Amino acid sequence: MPEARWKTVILALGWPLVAGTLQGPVHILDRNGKPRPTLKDCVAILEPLDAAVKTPGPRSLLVIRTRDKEFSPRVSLATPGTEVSFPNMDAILHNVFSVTPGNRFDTGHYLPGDAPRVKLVGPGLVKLYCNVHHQMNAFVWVVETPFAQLLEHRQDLRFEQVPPGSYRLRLWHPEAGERTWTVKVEGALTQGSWTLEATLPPVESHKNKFGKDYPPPADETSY
Ligand SMILES: [Cu+2]
Repeated sequence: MPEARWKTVILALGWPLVAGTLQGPVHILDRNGKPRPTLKDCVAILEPLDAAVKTPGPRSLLVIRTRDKEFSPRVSLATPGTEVSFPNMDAILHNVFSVTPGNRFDTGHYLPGDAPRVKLVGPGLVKLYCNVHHQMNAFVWVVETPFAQLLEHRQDLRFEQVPPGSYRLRLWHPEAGERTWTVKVEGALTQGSWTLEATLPPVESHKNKFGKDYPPPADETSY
């Protein structure tokens, strides 16, 4: 039977065509054009445009600690319905709030050893801040695709078992923002090469949870 007719038969029966792999190097260039040594905090998300991909359910509990006045990890992945816990490992008060539409919350001040929880609802990038410390920021990407990864200490992205079709590839980094590409996955291996430019400050200027400027730090020993 000619190949085209086989394809017609497979489509008519609803069998998935052979899944493939999308792979290739990712570069993050600093302001001076120098590539960063790692892809730490870089997120790659592959969203189907016309491919048949099942939406994942809530992930298991995500834990974001506050330690040395930093959120750790700084960048995480979640799906709608995922719960997040914020254990306070410092000896001072912290707070976590988000004013991101679809995922607004405020834990209130919480004590050393406390671990307030929130549930993430809508998809997209959620920006987390501490109402006490302006310099603290963290990010959670809430995704509706099984194809999402933190690139961390790798040099490339690699998605396996990807059903054939068109996708939106989103690459994001806190200091580069987001860039998107349309990619077509077909055959066993689809390759590409993608670059982000890190031109943003590590902590973007933002207001506190009341929409006001942060007051100057007062008593650094207790807060
Ligand atoms: Cu804090």
